[in-house]
Amino acid sequence: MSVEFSPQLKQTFEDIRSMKVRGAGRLARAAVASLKEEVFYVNDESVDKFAMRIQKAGEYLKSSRPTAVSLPNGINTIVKSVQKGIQMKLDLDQLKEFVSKTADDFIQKSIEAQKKIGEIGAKRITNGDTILTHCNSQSALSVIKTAFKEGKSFKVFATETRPRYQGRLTAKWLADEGIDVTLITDGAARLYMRKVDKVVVGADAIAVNGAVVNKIGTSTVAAIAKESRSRVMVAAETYKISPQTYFGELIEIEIRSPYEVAPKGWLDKHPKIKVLNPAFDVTPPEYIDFIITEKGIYPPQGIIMLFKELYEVQ
Ligand code: RI2
Repeated sequence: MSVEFSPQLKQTFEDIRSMKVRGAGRLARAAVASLKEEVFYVNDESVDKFAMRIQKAGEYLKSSRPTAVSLPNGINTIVKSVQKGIQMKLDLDQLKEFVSKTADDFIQKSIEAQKKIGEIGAKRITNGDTILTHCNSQSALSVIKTAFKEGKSFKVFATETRPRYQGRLTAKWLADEGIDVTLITDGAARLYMRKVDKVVVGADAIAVNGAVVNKIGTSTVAAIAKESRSRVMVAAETYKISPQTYFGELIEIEIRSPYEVAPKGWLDKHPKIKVLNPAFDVTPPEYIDFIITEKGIYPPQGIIMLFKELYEVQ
């Protein structure tokens, strides 16, 4: 069955693909909000046609970016709610209301989770700390901002995060809050790491073995932190845990356009130069001290237990 998607769904796909909407938590919420609108886009002839339409819309949105597991996890929550509603024998109108409410709940819980992560993580920030953060993670910033609101005094290094410079956004957000922030190039991280007590980063995906997939450069920062005996804290909602990794699948690393690394005009002049532009890398669990989730703080090796609890795996 071919399905006609609404213009707003196509726009959301494009916004995620182009990174107009970015950040693993935010893009999950955007996709779920878009699916909620899609629910009411068509007067479906039957429950089955509605279910098929939402499933296809979910698959379409999932294909916008491959790495952040929050995206398929958020979408699956909605697609599964359709099946659940059907099992509950809801009629079409009731089913649509049920799915719409599930979407609202997901978005609400996602926002609450980031807040909770901030409250939990802030307990690990102490007066006088120097913190380093990489890229632009709402969850990592929730930890830093909450600690600041609690009256703690600390300094932050924000790495610029090539090639898209999301670190500038982080530096701006922190400066706007009144937090002492210094923007450094990614390559300067080792030079300043000896001053850093704690590294706080987010995650796009967490494997069940506790490895963390986050913005390219995170694993380098973590390795340098280990060398310097600085702590590495990852702030991430539990919907960033990848269930597929339990079944042996690897998390796909998105490779983006070479023109994010060097301008097209310059690359055209030097056709022999190849460019690789991975958006993410994998930090092994042994480089991470702990992962702050809305359910509490876990050592990376404890993520498997959390996963089993969340997904009711024996
Ligand atoms: P929150 C971002 O990915 C960054 O890698 C960031 O660390 C991660 O998502 C988590 O962000 P991108 O969308 O969900 O910028 O904590 O490629 O906001």
